Amino acid sequence: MLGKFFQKPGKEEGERVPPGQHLAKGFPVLTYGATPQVSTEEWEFGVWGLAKPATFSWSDFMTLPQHEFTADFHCVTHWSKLDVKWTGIKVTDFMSLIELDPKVAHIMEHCYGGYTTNISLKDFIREENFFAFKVFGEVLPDEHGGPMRLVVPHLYAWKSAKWINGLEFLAGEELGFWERNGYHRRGEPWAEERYSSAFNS
Ligand SMILES: Nc1nc2c(c(=O)[nH]1)N[C@H]1C(S)=C(S)[C@@H](COP(=O)(O)O)O[C@H]1N2
Ligand SMILES: [Mo]
Repeated sequence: MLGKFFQKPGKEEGERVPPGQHLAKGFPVLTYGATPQVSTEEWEFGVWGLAKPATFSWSDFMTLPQHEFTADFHCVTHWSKLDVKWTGIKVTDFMSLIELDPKVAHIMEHCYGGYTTNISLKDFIREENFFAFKVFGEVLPDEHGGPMRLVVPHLYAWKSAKWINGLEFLAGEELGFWERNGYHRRGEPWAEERYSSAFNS
């Protein structure tokens, strides 16, 4: 049964698949709860907390430079997909629009539908992170987080918030939805940071 959905990684690919992961066939969808349907006209993105509060529209995002990205995608439920092709906007380009309080060290990602996930400022502002609005050349489908999602390639994909609509800037770490439910605060796939240590002890 599993063979229908998973492939054993080949040699070179194998080196790119973190421990405990299998290659997925296709591009699975993993969503907790209902799939929000948000048009680009109604889509709005807010920043608040320890930042100058601001709201950005779809067209505000579209004035930022757009790039093609190729990134591996690792879900904590043991599937990985290599070389996902996205179109999007660099987190660092977006962050140049934001006035941050120097005390900021953590962020809560907020989404349409109420999903949240936490990330440190350091993990967030990496050059390879981006907001994606296309995948494999097509407009990002609702189920993959359209119209806009975050992609953080170096962490498990639960940090890559779909239907993202805001960032809350924090001095101290707070836990998001899966993190409050036993998943790791950081979620680095090469270190297999799957579950919080509180659940391991
Ligand atoms: N808003 C929101 N974002 C989310 C999720 C979710 O349930 N809601 N699931 C996360 C998880 S666990 C994974 S593996 C990826 C899956 O992305 P995909 O459905 O595009 O494959 O989205 C992440 N982002
Ligand atoms: Mo996941």
